[in-house]
Amino acid sequence: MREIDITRGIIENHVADMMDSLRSDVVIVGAGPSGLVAGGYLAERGISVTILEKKLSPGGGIWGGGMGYKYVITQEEAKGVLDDFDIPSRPFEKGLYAVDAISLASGLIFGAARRGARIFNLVVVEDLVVREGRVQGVVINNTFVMMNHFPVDPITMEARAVVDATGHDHDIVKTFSRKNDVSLNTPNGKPLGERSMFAEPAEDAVVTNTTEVYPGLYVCGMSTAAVYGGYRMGPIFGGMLLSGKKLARMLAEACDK
Ligand code: 48F
Repeated sequence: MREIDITRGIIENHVADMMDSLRSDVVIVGAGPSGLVAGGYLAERGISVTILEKKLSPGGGIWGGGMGYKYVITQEEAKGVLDDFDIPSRPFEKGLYAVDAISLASGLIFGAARRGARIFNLVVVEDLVVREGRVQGVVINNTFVMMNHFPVDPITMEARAVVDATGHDHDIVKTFSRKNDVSLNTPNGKPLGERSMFAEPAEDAVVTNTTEVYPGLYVCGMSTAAVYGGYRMGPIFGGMLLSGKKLARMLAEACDK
């Protein structure tokens, strides 16, 4: 065994995955619950999916449960998603289930990966490729480059659809709206901003507002609240799971056309 064989194995395989991801049907920005669920269901349908995550660990806001207490809550309606991803849950009270946050995060990550979604960590999406009035790809850089503000140019990936699954930050829609003279599919053409906590309507709105916000650009999960003025809901995750599931259905139909 030679050390450079280990190195070659790493580089060749990473580059092969990157080459496969140069052109995807769908690029999902953010590996939180909504992005992972969407990516898993899309990959299961044979759609080529790349998920880009700027942190070291995919999983987004799941890991810490509520204030570091390691359980999250989901509703009956989302139980099917937990079952599809083989994630155990415990009935807690009528219509609600408690889910170990660590099982949820790791189950969704592995569930998406084993269905064929290519997940890259340590990749920041810093901008979009926009051509002829349509979002056509992402502009990416390495997290350490971005953290250190090094003057290193980014590279790109193409996609038929790009998803902002960046959570509260709605980083992609925010940047897109700031940098371009565009009108989003929102009441005033701009992101409306997230509102304070009101769990029940917040959960419904996350699913309702999972949609195409500009040609080729979609929102799911908590970024829908920031873009469409939804409430926050805290550590109840059914809306995130169902938003990812709805997005996968919408994009699968769009890709079939
Ligand atoms: O925030 P996050 O978990 O998104 P989500 O799927 O779920 C929200 C819940 O976790 C929670 C909640 C539920 O009740 O309110 O907040 O909407 O995951 C978003 C992921 O996107 C990554 C970020 O590191 C996180 O893991 N991310 C954010 N901006 C970028 C990014 C970017 N520009 N490039 C790559 N990844």
